[in-house]
Amino acid sequence: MTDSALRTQVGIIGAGPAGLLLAQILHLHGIDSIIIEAQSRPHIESRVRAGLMEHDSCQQMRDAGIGARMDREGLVHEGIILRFAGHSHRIPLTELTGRRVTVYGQQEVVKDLIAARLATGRPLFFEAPAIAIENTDTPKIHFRHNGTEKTILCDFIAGCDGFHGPSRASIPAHRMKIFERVYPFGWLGILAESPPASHELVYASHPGGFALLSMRSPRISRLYLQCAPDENLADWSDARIWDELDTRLADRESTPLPRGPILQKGITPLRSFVAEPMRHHRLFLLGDAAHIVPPTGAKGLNLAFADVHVLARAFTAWYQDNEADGLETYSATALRRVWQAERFAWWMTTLMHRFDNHSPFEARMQEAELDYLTSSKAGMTTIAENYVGLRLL
Ligand code: RFL
Ligand code: PHB
Repeated sequence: MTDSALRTQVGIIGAGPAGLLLAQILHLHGIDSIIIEAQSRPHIESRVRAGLMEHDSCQQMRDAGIGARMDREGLVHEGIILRFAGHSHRIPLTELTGRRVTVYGQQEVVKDLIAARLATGRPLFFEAPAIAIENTDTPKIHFRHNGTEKTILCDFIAGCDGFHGPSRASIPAHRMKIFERVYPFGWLGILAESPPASHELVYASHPGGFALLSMRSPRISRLYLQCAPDENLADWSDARIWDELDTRLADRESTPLPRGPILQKGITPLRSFVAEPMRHHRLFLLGDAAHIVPPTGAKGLNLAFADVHVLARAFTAWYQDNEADGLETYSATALRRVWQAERFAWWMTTLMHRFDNHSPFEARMQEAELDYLTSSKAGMTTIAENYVGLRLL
């Protein structure tokens, strides 16, 4: 039973980085939206996920009026380390590109965006899952909240509901083309109360598998290990995790990592995925709802932000100038960058991970490519300009 209908210009499904940033930018341009989120506020504010913001993603935060805490607390990085064959090689990102990246946890981005949304007084419903989408000339989103079913009447629907949400699933399969690669490994990630052993992120290719050293603050480390896709977390005691990190992250000079309490652990499968097109009539897909990248290139959150950039501009042109071009070209424009990021994330993944099915020849090719990339300015620039992020279109 529908007990009430709410009316807005853009109905937004999902309060992840994509949905929240879109709502904030639309608000700044005088465009109304309603956001519905399936989970509770504490749940989405504490979900540990991405941590690396590209140069332009930081600028999007500032332009949206929510960059102050990020600029105070975020850790600005001007280089990354690639480690293999026991040696470390620094890629000087800023020297090569003039741009920087910032380590600032996704849950901090989400907290800042939620605070900004609540300050506008416009609706953001938590524990309010979308249950049906009517993608017609008069779009409707049906959702459940506090035990009742409600409806949003809107001009457009923004599907920002992540990989498992109902937006993409509402599109008939024959109207969509799916591109997908599932990798034969996952990442075991931990958040630990221990000072990061390096000031810069370390991406390590090791015969035992890939490892990544990242961080959240001067006291909190974020570390990852390549593992089997169906790895059982229960098999990984804290001591085993630290031992394996020490082995894979070692170089000639390094000492064992400082160990501390592990605050959170989890396993993520790695996949590349794109659904084309990203628009179906009045439903627009953004972020993980439309595409997934393996985390090796640190692109997921940044791609979600790039989609928002393109769609917010299109909505602004539509509502302010009655100009439909941006809406018509949204999918093609967004997909161009999506495929660039997909390529980089796939390439970094292929370059850095151990593949059980690799022949000795392929293993040598991987080593030779790493050697070339880290000893040639052209090679390092290729990594650097993709890592800091291609310019927003
Ligand atoms: P999200 O963040 O998944 O948000 C979608 C939201 O939609 C809600 N939802 C619904 N709401 C209403 N009704 C329904 N029926 C709904 N169904 C779902 C969900 O509850 C959720 O709140 O998607 P969004 O906004 O597109 O953002 C994408 C990013 O979250 C994602 O790409 C990144 O986290 C990926 N990622 C990384 N990206 C980076 O740019 N840099 C990184 O360093 C990085 N590291 C990572 C990552 C992702 C990881 N995991 C766990 C997948 C590291 C990891 C381990
Ligand atoms: C993270 O800090 O969580 C992180 C950083 C870089 C990546 C992936 C994850 O490539």
